[in-house]
Amino acid sequence: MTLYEDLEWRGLIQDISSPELIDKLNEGGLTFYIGTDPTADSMHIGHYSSFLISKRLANAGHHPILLVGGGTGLIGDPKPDAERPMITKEEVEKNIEGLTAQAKRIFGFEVVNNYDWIKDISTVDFLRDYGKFFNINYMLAKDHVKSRLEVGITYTEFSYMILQALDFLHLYETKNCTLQVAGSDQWGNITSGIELIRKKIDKEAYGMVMPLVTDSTGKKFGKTEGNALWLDRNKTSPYELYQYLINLEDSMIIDCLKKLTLLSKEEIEKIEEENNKAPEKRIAHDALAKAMITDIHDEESYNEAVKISKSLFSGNIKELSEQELEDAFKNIDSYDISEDKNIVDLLVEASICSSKREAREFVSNNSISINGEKINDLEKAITKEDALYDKYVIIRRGKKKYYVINYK
Ligand code: 545
Repeated sequence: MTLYEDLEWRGLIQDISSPELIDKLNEGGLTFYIGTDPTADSMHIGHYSSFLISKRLANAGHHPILLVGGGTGLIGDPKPDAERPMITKEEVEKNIEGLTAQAKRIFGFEVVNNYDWIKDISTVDFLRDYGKFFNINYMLAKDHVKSRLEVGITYTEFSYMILQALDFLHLYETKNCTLQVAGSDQWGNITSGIELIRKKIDKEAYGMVMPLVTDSTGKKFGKTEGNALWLDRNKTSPYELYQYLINLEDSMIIDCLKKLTLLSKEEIEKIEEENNKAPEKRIAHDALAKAMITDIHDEESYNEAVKISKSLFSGNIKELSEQELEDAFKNIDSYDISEDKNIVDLLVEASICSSKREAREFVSNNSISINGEKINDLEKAITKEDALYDKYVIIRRGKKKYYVINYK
Protein backbone atom coordinates (compact mmCIF):
# COMPACT_ATOMS: atom_id res chain seq x y z
CA MET A 1 0.00 0.00 0.00
CA THR A 2 1.34 3.47 -0.85
CA LEU A 3 1.57 6.29 1.69
CA TYR A 4 -1.32 8.08 0.03
CA GLU A 5 -3.48 4.96 0.04
CA ASP A 6 -2.69 4.48 3.72
CA LEU A 7 -3.67 8.09 4.52
CA GLU A 8 -6.88 7.70 2.54
CA TRP A 9 -7.70 4.41 4.26
CA ARG A 10 -7.33 6.17 7.60
CA GLY A 11 -9.67 8.95 6.48
CA LEU A 12 -6.92 11.52 6.89
CA ILE A 13 -7.26 13.29 3.57
CA GLN A 14 -9.82 16.07 3.50
CA ASP A 15 -8.25 18.14 0.73
CA ILE A 16 -5.08 18.34 -1.32
CA SER A 17 -4.08 21.38 -3.33
CA SER A 18 -3.28 19.48 -6.52
CA PRO A 19 -3.43 15.83 -7.68
CA GLU A 20 0.31 16.03 -8.47
CA LEU A 21 0.91 15.82 -4.75
CA ILE A 22 -0.14 12.16 -4.68
CA ASP A 23 2.90 10.92 -6.61
CA LYS A 24 5.20 13.24 -4.72
CA LEU A 25 3.92 11.87 -1.43
CA ASN A 26 4.43 8.33 -2.58
CA GLU A 27 7.97 9.00 -3.83
CA GLY A 28 9.26 10.42 -0.52
CA GLY A 29 11.92 13.08 0.00
CA LEU A 30 9.68 16.15 0.45
CA THR A 31 10.39 18.72 3.14
CA PHE A 32 7.10 19.71 4.76
CA TYR A 33 5.91 21.70 7.76
CA ILE A 34 3.08 21.90 10.24
CA GLY A 35 2.61 24.92 12.49
CA THR A 36 1.14 25.67 15.88
CA ASP A 37 0.57 28.98 17.63
CA PRO A 38 1.62 29.37 21.27
CA THR A 39 -1.88 30.02 22.61
CA ALA A 40 -1.26 27.47 25.39
CA ASP A 41 1.82 25.87 26.93
CA SER A 42 0.75 22.38 25.87
CA MET A 43 -1.02 20.77 22.97
CA HIS A 44 -4.17 18.80 23.54
CA ILE A 45 -5.38 15.63 21.90
CA GLY A 46 -7.10 17.58 19.11
CA HIS A 47 -3.80 19.10 18.02
CA TYR A 48 -2.09 15.78 18.47
CA SER A 49 -4.30 14.13 15.87
CA SER A 50 -3.11 16.63 13.26
CA PHE A 51 0.49 16.63 14.40
CA LEU A 52 0.71 12.86 14.15
CA ILE A 53 0.59 13.24 10.38
CA SER A 54 4.16 14.56 10.63
CA LYS A 55 5.26 11.19 12.05
CA ARG A 56 3.46 9.32 9.29
CA LEU A 57 5.14 11.40 6.58
CA ALA A 58 8.53 11.22 8.30
CA ASN A 59 8.26 7.43 8.59
CA ALA A 60 7.58 7.33 4.86
CA GLY A 61 10.78 9.21 4.05
CA HIS A 62 9.80 12.88 4.14
CA HIS A 63 11.54 15.56 6.16
CA PRO A 64 9.43 17.29 8.83
CA ILE A 65 9.70 20.80 10.25
CA LEU A 66 7.57 21.82 13.20
CA LEU A 67 6.87 25.52 13.37
CA VAL A 68 5.98 27.30 16.58
CA GLY A 69 4.32 30.63 15.86
CA GLY A 70 6.13 33.06 18.13
CA GLY A 71 5.23 35.83 15.64
CA THR A 72 1.76 34.71 14.55
CA GLY A 73 0.84 33.90 18.16
CA LEU A 74 1.14 37.63 18.93
CA ILE A 75 -1.44 38.36 16.24
CA GLY A 76 -4.02 35.53 16.53
CA ASP A 77 -5.51 33.33 13.82
CA PRO A 78 -9.14 34.51 13.35
CA LYS A 79 -11.65 32.11 14.85
CA PRO A 80 -14.88 31.78 12.86
CA ASP A 81 -17.03 33.52 15.48
CA ALA A 82 -15.09 36.13 17.47
CA GLU A 83 -11.87 38.03 17.96
CA ARG A 84 -9.29 36.31 20.16
CA PRO A 85 -8.21 38.10 23.32
CA MET A 86 -4.58 39.20 22.86
CA ILE A 87 -2.12 37.35 25.01
CA THR A 88 0.88 39.04 26.58
CA LYS A 89 4.36 38.67 25.16
CA GLU A 90 5.47 37.00 28.41
CA GLU A 91 2.73 34.43 28.09
CA VAL A 92 3.68 33.77 24.48
CA GLU A 93 7.31 33.28 25.60
CA LYS A 94 6.30 30.79 28.26
CA ASN A 95 4.01 28.91 25.89
CA ILE A 96 6.73 28.66 23.22
CA GLU A 97 9.04 27.02 25.74
CA GLY A 98 6.42 24.49 26.77
CA LEU A 99 5.35 23.66 23.22
CA THR A 100 8.87 23.42 21.84
CA ALA A 101 9.94 21.03 24.58
CA GLN A 102 6.78 18.98 24.11
CA ALA A 103 7.10 18.80 20.33
CA LYS A 104 10.72 17.70 20.65
CA ARG A 105 9.85 15.09 23.28
CA ILE A 106 6.94 13.54 21.42
CA PHE A 107 7.95 13.96 17.78
CA GLY A 108 11.70 14.56 18.02
CA PHE A 109 11.83 16.86 14.99
CA GLU A 110 13.45 20.16 14.11
CA VAL A 111 11.45 23.07 15.58
CA VAL A 112 11.56 26.60 14.10
CA ASN A 113 9.99 29.79 15.43
CA ASN A 114 8.50 32.26 12.94
CA TYR A 115 9.26 35.21 15.25
CA ASP A 116 12.86 34.80 14.08
CA TRP A 117 12.02 36.09 10.59
CA ILE A 118 8.79 38.01 11.16
CA LYS A 119 10.40 40.31 13.74
CA ASP A 120 12.78 41.77 11.13
CA ILE A 121 10.15 42.80 8.58
CA SER A 122 9.42 46.53 8.69
CA THR A 123 5.92 47.88 8.12
CA VAL A 124 6.90 49.34 4.78
CA ASP A 125 8.51 46.08 3.64
CA PHE A 126 5.51 44.11 4.86
CA LEU A 127 3.16 46.20 2.74
CA ARG A 128 5.41 46.33 -0.31
CA ASP A 129 6.84 42.81 -0.34
CA TYR A 130 3.81 40.84 0.79
CA GLY A 131 0.68 42.99 1.05
CA LYS A 132 0.90 43.81 -2.63
CA PHE A 133 0.28 40.15 -3.51
CA PHE A 134 -2.97 39.98 -1.60
CA ASN A 135 -6.13 41.17 -3.21
CA ILE A 136 -8.66 42.29 -0.62
CA ASN A 137 -11.47 40.53 -2.48
CA TYR A 138 -9.55 37.26 -2.25
CA MET A 139 -8.95 37.79 1.47
CA LEU A 140 -12.60 38.63 2.16
CA ALA A 141 -13.67 35.39 0.52
CA LYS A 142 -11.68 33.18 2.93
CA ASP A 143 -13.99 31.23 5.25
CA HIS A 144 -12.77 32.60 8.57
CA VAL A 145 -12.84 36.18 7.36
CA LYS A 146 -16.19 35.83 5.62
CA SER A 147 -17.82 34.40 8.72
CA ARG A 148 -16.53 37.37 10.71
CA LEU A 149 -17.81 40.17 8.54
CA GLU A 150 -21.05 40.46 10.47
CA VAL A 151 -19.52 40.41 13.97
CA GLY A 152 -16.44 42.30 12.92
CA ILE A 153 -12.74 41.56 12.60
CA THR A 154 -9.80 43.81 13.41
CA TYR A 155 -7.15 44.71 10.87
CA THR A 156 -4.69 42.75 13.01
CA GLU A 157 -6.47 39.42 12.68
CA PHE A 158 -7.41 40.18 9.08
CA SER A 159 -3.67 40.33 8.30
CA TYR A 160 -2.95 36.96 9.86
CA MET A 161 -3.16 34.96 6.63
CA ILE A 162 -0.41 37.12 5.11
CA LEU A 163 1.93 36.13 7.93
CA GLN A 164 1.24 32.42 7.60
CA ALA A 165 1.65 32.77 3.83
CA LEU A 166 5.02 34.45 4.17
CA ASP A 167 6.14 31.71 6.55
CA PHE A 168 5.52 29.15 3.84
CA LEU A 169 7.42 31.29 1.35
CA HIS A 170 10.28 31.72 3.84
CA LEU A 171 10.53 27.98 4.49
CA TYR A 172 10.28 27.29 0.77
CA GLU A 173 13.17 29.63 0.04
CA THR A 174 15.38 28.74 3.01
CA LYS A 175 14.65 25.02 3.47
CA ASN A 176 13.12 23.93 0.20
CA CYS A 177 9.92 23.17 2.09
CA THR A 178 7.28 22.47 -0.54
CA LEU A 179 4.37 21.13 1.50
CA GLN A 180 2.32 22.37 4.43
CA VAL A 181 -0.02 20.03 6.33
CA ALA A 182 -2.63 20.77 9.03
CA GLY A 183 -6.22 20.26 10.12
CA SER A 184 -8.97 21.37 7.75
CA ASP A 185 -9.48 24.70 9.53
CA GLN A 186 -6.11 25.80 8.08
CA TRP A 187 -7.04 25.38 4.41
CA GLY A 188 -7.45 29.11 3.77
CA ASN A 189 -4.09 29.98 5.33
CA ILE A 190 -2.31 27.21 3.46
CA THR A 191 -3.74 28.15 0.07
CA SER A 192 -2.75 31.78 0.72
CA GLY A 193 0.84 30.58 1.08
CA ILE A 194 0.67 28.50 -2.09
CA GLU A 195 -0.67 31.55 -3.98
CA LEU A 196 2.03 33.83 -2.59
CA ILE A 197 4.76 31.38 -3.61
CA ARG A 198 3.29 31.12 -7.10
CA LYS A 199 2.91 34.86 -7.57
CA LYS A 200 6.16 35.97 -6.00
CA ILE A 201 8.68 33.35 -7.11
CA ASP A 202 6.66 31.44 -9.69
CA LYS A 203 7.06 28.09 -7.92
CA GLU A 204 4.58 25.33 -7.09
CA ALA A 205 4.01 24.45 -3.44
CA TYR A 206 1.45 22.01 -2.00
CA GLY A 207 -1.00 21.73 0.84
CA MET A 208 -2.84 18.88 2.47
CA VAL A 209 -5.42 19.04 5.26
CA MET A 210 -7.13 16.37 7.29
CA PRO A 211 -10.55 16.37 8.92
CA LEU A 212 -10.73 17.29 12.58
CA VAL A 213 -11.61 14.26 14.71
CA THR A 214 -15.09 14.51 16.25
CA ASP A 215 -17.38 12.19 18.21
CA SER A 216 -20.81 11.01 17.04
CA THR A 217 -22.43 14.25 18.21
CA GLY A 218 -19.95 16.34 16.26
CA LYS A 219 -18.12 17.45 19.42
CA LYS A 220 -14.37 17.88 19.02
CA PHE A 221 -12.45 14.81 20.11
CA GLY A 222 -10.76 14.99 23.49
CA LYS A 223 -13.00 17.50 25.20
CA THR A 224 -14.51 16.31 28.46
CA GLU A 225 -17.07 18.62 30.03
CA GLY A 226 -15.38 21.60 28.50
CA ASN A 227 -11.88 20.52 29.57
CA ALA A 228 -9.33 19.54 27.01
CA LEU A 229 -7.19 16.43 27.33
CA TRP A 230 -3.66 17.77 27.42
CA LEU A 231 -0.47 16.06 26.37
CA ASP A 232 1.26 17.48 29.43
CA ARG A 233 0.98 14.88 32.21
CA ASN A 234 0.79 17.58 34.86
CA LYS A 235 -2.41 18.86 33.27
CA THR A 236 -3.90 15.51 32.27
CA SER A 237 -2.40 12.45 33.92
CA PRO A 238 -1.88 9.29 31.85
CA TYR A 239 -4.56 7.74 34.06
CA GLU A 240 -7.12 10.41 33.11
CA LEU A 241 -6.25 9.95 29.45
CA TYR A 242 -6.67 6.20 29.92
CA GLN A 243 -10.11 6.67 31.47
CA TYR A 244 -11.22 8.86 28.58
CA LEU A 245 -10.02 6.40 25.93
CA ILE A 246 -11.32 3.28 27.65
CA ASN A 247 -14.77 4.85 27.90
CA LEU A 248 -15.02 6.12 24.32
CA GLU A 249 -18.15 5.14 22.39
CA ASP A 250 -17.65 1.75 20.74
CA SER A 251 -18.55 3.17 17.34
CA MET A 252 -15.53 5.50 17.39
CA ILE A 253 -12.79 3.08 18.31
CA ILE A 254 -11.70 1.73 14.95
CA ASP A 255 -11.68 5.21 13.47
CA CYS A 256 -9.53 6.38 16.39
CA LEU A 257 -7.11 3.49 15.92
CA LYS A 258 -6.71 4.60 12.30
CA LYS A 259 -6.36 8.31 12.97
CA LEU A 260 -4.64 8.49 16.33
CA THR A 261 -2.15 5.62 16.33
CA LEU A 262 0.68 4.50 14.09
CA LEU A 263 -0.56 0.89 14.08
CA SER A 264 -0.60 -0.56 10.56
CA LYS A 265 -3.67 -1.50 8.54
CA GLU A 266 -2.96 -5.20 9.18
CA GLU A 267 -2.64 -4.66 12.92
CA ILE A 268 -5.83 -2.62 13.09
CA GLU A 269 -7.79 -5.13 11.02
CA LYS A 270 -6.65 -7.92 13.30
CA ILE A 271 -7.71 -5.96 16.37
CA GLU A 272 -11.09 -5.27 14.76
CA GLU A 273 -11.62 -8.93 13.99
CA GLU A 274 -10.77 -10.07 17.52
CA ASN A 275 -12.87 -7.31 18.98
CA ASN A 276 -15.89 -8.36 16.93
CA LYS A 277 -15.54 -11.92 18.19
CA ALA A 278 -15.67 -10.85 21.83
CA PRO A 279 -16.70 -7.19 22.16
CA GLU A 280 -17.04 -7.54 25.95
CA LYS A 281 -13.28 -7.95 26.24
CA ARG A 282 -12.82 -4.44 24.89
CA ILE A 283 -9.69 -5.41 23.01
CA ALA A 284 -9.91 -2.43 20.66
CA HIS A 285 -10.30 0.06 23.53
CA ASP A 286 -7.27 -1.45 25.26
CA ALA A 287 -5.22 -1.34 22.08
CA LEU A 288 -6.11 2.31 21.50
CA ALA A 289 -5.23 3.33 25.07
CA LYS A 290 -1.99 1.36 24.99
CA ALA A 291 -0.82 2.79 21.66
CA MET A 292 -1.74 6.39 22.43
CA ILE A 293 -0.43 6.55 25.99
CA THR A 294 2.80 4.84 24.93
CA ASP A 295 3.29 7.28 22.04
CA ILE A 296 2.41 10.39 24.03
CA HIS A 297 4.12 9.38 27.29
CA ASP A 298 5.74 5.95 27.51
CA GLU A 299 4.90 2.34 28.19
CA GLU A 300 5.49 2.72 31.90
CA SER A 301 2.79 5.41 32.03
CA TYR A 302 0.36 3.08 30.31
CA ASN A 303 1.14 0.29 32.79
CA GLU A 304 0.70 2.73 35.65
CA ALA A 305 -2.70 3.81 34.31
CA VAL A 306 -3.83 0.19 34.09
CA LYS A 307 -2.58 -0.47 37.62
CA ILE A 308 -4.43 2.56 39.02
CA SER A 309 -7.65 1.47 37.31
CA LYS A 310 -7.39 -2.05 38.69
CA SER A 311 -6.62 -0.80 42.19
CA LEU A 312 -9.55 1.58 42.22
CA PHE A 313 -11.83 -1.12 40.90
CA SER A 314 -10.76 -3.71 43.48
CA GLY A 315 -10.36 -1.19 46.29
CA ASN A 316 -6.65 -1.97 46.81
CA ILE A 317 -5.76 1.65 47.14
CA LYS A 318 -2.92 1.02 49.51
CA GLU A 319 -0.83 -0.63 46.81
CA LEU A 320 -0.58 2.64 44.88
CA SER A 321 2.57 4.72 45.10
CA GLU A 322 2.38 8.38 46.10
CA GLN A 323 2.70 9.48 42.46
CA GLU A 324 0.04 7.01 41.36
CA LEU A 325 -2.32 8.27 44.05
CA GLU A 326 -1.75 11.83 42.92
CA ASP A 327 -2.36 10.92 39.29
CA ALA A 328 -5.49 8.98 40.17
CA PHE A 329 -7.07 11.71 42.26
CA LYS A 330 -5.77 14.87 40.65
CA ASN A 331 -9.12 16.22 39.54
CA ILE A 332 -11.23 14.72 42.29
CA ASP A 333 -13.02 16.82 44.94
CA SER A 334 -10.78 17.26 47.96
CA TYR A 335 -11.07 18.71 51.43
CA ASP A 336 -8.34 19.82 53.85
CA ILE A 337 -8.19 18.95 57.54
CA SER A 338 -5.47 19.63 60.08
CA GLU A 339 -6.78 17.71 63.09
CA ASP A 340 -8.39 14.38 63.86
CA LYS A 341 -12.09 14.16 63.08
CA ASN A 342 -14.93 11.82 63.73
CA ILE A 343 -15.95 10.10 60.49
CA VAL A 344 -19.59 11.23 60.59
CA ASP A 345 -18.61 14.85 61.19
CA LEU A 346 -16.03 14.69 58.46
CA LEU A 347 -18.45 13.24 55.88
CA VAL A 348 -20.75 16.20 56.42
CA GLU A 349 -18.05 18.86 56.66
CA ALA A 350 -16.40 17.68 53.44
CA SER A 351 -19.82 17.63 51.71
CA ILE A 352 -19.53 13.92 51.05
CA CYS A 353 -22.90 13.49 52.77
CA SER A 354 -25.61 16.10 53.03
CA SER A 355 -26.52 15.54 56.70
CA LYS A 356 -25.39 13.68 59.77
CA ARG A 357 -28.35 11.40 59.41
CA GLU A 358 -27.29 10.49 55.89
CA ALA A 359 -23.66 10.09 56.98
CA ARG A 360 -24.64 7.67 59.77
CA GLU A 361 -26.76 5.70 57.33
CA PHE A 362 -23.91 5.36 54.82
CA VAL A 363 -21.46 4.27 57.51
CA SER A 364 -23.87 1.75 59.04
CA ASN A 365 -24.68 0.35 55.59
CA ASN A 366 -21.04 -0.39 54.83
CA SER A 367 -21.16 2.14 52.04
CA ILE A 368 -18.13 4.11 53.17
CA SER A 369 -14.59 2.91 52.80
CA ILE A 370 -11.38 4.56 53.92
CA ASN A 371 -8.30 3.80 51.83
CA GLY A 372 -10.10 0.83 50.35
CA GLU A 373 -11.32 -0.66 53.65
CA LYS A 374 -14.97 -0.65 54.59
CA ILE A 375 -15.76 0.90 57.93
CA ASN A 376 -18.98 0.73 59.88
CA ASP A 377 -17.95 2.20 63.22
CA LEU A 378 -19.80 5.47 63.81
CA GLU A 379 -17.22 6.45 66.41
CA LYS A 380 -14.25 5.98 64.06
CA ALA A 381 -11.85 8.92 64.16
CA ILE A 382 -9.84 9.88 61.08
CA THR A 383 -6.30 10.57 62.27
CA LYS A 384 -2.90 11.21 60.79
CA GLU A 385 -2.37 7.42 60.99
CA ASP A 386 -5.01 7.04 58.26
CA ALA A 387 -3.19 9.41 55.93
CA LEU A 388 -1.39 7.55 53.16
CA TYR A 389 2.08 9.00 52.63
CA ASP A 390 1.20 11.23 55.60
CA LYS A 391 -1.09 13.23 53.34
CA TYR A 392 -4.07 11.55 51.77
CA VAL A 393 -7.13 9.86 53.17
CA ILE A 394 -9.13 8.38 50.32
CA ILE A 395 -12.82 8.07 51.02
CA ARG A 396 -15.13 6.11 48.78
CA ARG A 397 -18.89 6.54 49.01
CA GLY A 398 -20.95 3.83 47.39
CA LYS A 399 -19.43 1.98 44.47
CA LYS A 400 -17.70 4.68 42.53
CA LYS A 401 -17.60 8.10 44.13
CA TYR A 402 -14.18 9.01 45.49
CA TYR A 403 -13.05 11.93 47.64
CA VAL A 404 -9.65 12.95 48.88
CA ILE A 405 -9.05 14.34 52.35
CA ASN A 406 -5.75 16.17 52.59
CA TYR A 407 -4.42 15.83 56.11
CA LYS A 408 -2.17 18.88 56.48
C1 545 B 1 1.10 29.53 12.31
C2 545 B 1 2.06 29.86 11.35
C3 545 B 1 2.29 28.99 10.27
C4 545 B 1 1.57 27.81 10.17
C5 545 B 1 0.63 27.48 11.13
C6 545 B 1 0.38 28.35 12.20
C7 545 B 1 -0.65 28.01 13.24
C8 545 B 1 -2.06 27.95 12.65
C9 545 B 1 -3.03 27.54 13.78
N1 545 B 1 -3.05 26.22 14.08
C10 545 B 1 -3.82 25.71 15.20
C11 545 B 1 -3.15 26.12 16.49
O1 545 B 1 -3.87 25.89 17.60
C12 545 B 1 -3.32 26.29 18.85
C13 545 B 1 -2.46 25.21 19.47
C14 545 B 1 -2.17 25.48 20.93
C15 545 B 1 -1.19 24.53 21.51
O2 545 B 1 -3.71 28.35 14.36
N2 545 B 1 -2.50 29.22 12.13
O3 545 B 1 -2.04 26.60 16.50
C16 545 B 1 -3.97 24.17 15.07
N3 545 B 1 -2.71 23.49 14.76
C17 545 B 1 -2.86 22.03 14.53
C18 545 B 1 -3.83 21.77 13.42
C19 545 B 1 -5.17 22.39 13.72
C20 545 B 1 -4.98 23.90 14.00
O4 545 B 1 -1.73 23.72 15.67
O5 545 B 1 -3.39 22.26 12.21
O6 545 B 1 -5.95 22.23 12.59
C21 545 B 1 -5.87 21.72 14.87
O7 545 B 1 -5.88 20.35 14.81
O8 545 B 1 -6.19 24.49 14.40
O9 545 B 1 3.21 29.32 9.34
